[in-house]
Amino acid sequence: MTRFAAIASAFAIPGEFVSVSPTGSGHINDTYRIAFAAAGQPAHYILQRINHHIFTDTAALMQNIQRVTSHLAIKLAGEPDSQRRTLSVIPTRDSLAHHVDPLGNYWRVYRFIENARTFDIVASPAQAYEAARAFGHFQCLLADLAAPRLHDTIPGFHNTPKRFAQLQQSIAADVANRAHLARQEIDFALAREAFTSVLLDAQLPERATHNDTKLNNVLLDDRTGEGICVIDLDTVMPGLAPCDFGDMVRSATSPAAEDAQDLARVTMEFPMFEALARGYLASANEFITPTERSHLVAAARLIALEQGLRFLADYLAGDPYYKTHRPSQNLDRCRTQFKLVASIEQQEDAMQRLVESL
Ligand code: ADP
Ligand code: GN1
Ligand code: MG
Repeated sequence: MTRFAAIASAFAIPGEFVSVSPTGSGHINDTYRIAFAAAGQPAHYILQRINHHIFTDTAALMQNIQRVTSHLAIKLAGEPDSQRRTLSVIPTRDSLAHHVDPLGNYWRVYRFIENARTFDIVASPAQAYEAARAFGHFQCLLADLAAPRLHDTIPGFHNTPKRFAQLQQSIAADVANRAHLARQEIDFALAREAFTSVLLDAQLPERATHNDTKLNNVLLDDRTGEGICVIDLDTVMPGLAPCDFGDMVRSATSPAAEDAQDLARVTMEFPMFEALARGYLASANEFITPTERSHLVAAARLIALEQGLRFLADYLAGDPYYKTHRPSQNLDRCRTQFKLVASIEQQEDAMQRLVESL
């Protein structure tokens, strides 16, 4: 039996293992599409190796995901195509949420959602609208999640002042001897320290939020383009609603890749922003407060800045966190984020006026 067949056989999947292929472009976990055949019928599943260096409490992580997906399944039960509207965990044959292999790797399996796909780069305002509507709907469905509070799978995840302090430590330590290659980016970051606390200072309500709402974490239906299912639930935990909106703006308004080396194409395109704001508010209007709404634009600027700080800190530390395929990739990623911050700063007033008009 191959390694993947052995791992997959730990899960309560009917039939015989057929094949495995890597999928997705996430920076943290390893994701595979696997095929099984039961009674001659092929069926697909998602097999994921959880990065347990980053998600150190795997039991708490999976408990969050099970609570959230069960809640969503109940709330979506009456809808057409309801099985495709939420992730569902396939347990192990021992009824556990994840499996630890003999090498100490952590694995989980989800039902595969067919006829839908994710996009790394936004293709149209219609797509931005659908993605944002889906993420807003996700927050809305979680608004009545019963107590207790979800676990913090990564404490301080969107605590930007803490991310800023971590960057300062990376600059001071300069363990990879790269600080001299990133002088401009370091200066750009340091000049924005005062802004990093804008959301923490605003006394926003804590909610169950997604916290990683980049465009490629929502599946869009192949036929209709509808934002059908929010995925990548590792960071679903207590958070601030505007952070989720901010990460959509960061990841779905620029026509360039997150690691583009040609910065000329990196801009915050206003029509994409407008579509995101309309899509998000179409679902979030049901629950967001005026203070949350008035902080959506600040959150866009903040989350792009925070992501740049994180990529820069990782670059300076020698790339321990994000997967990289070339030595300066994290610096390239940082540069696109800071270019986006600058673009948002130029358009902030118009963005704010638009949100107020909706
Ligand atoms: P990562 O944490 O590495 O970003 P994701 O959970 O986002 O991993 O999954 C990576 C990719 O795998 C997604 O972008 C999507 O294309 C695909 N994918 C994940 N889960 C499913 C699913 N249940 N059905 C279909 N495709 C999926
Ligand atoms: C990581 O797992 P993935 O690729 O969806 C990261 C996010 C970043 C994103 C930047 C757990 O997300 O916080 O915004 O990369 N996830 C974690 O692309 O750190
Ligand atoms: Mg992902």
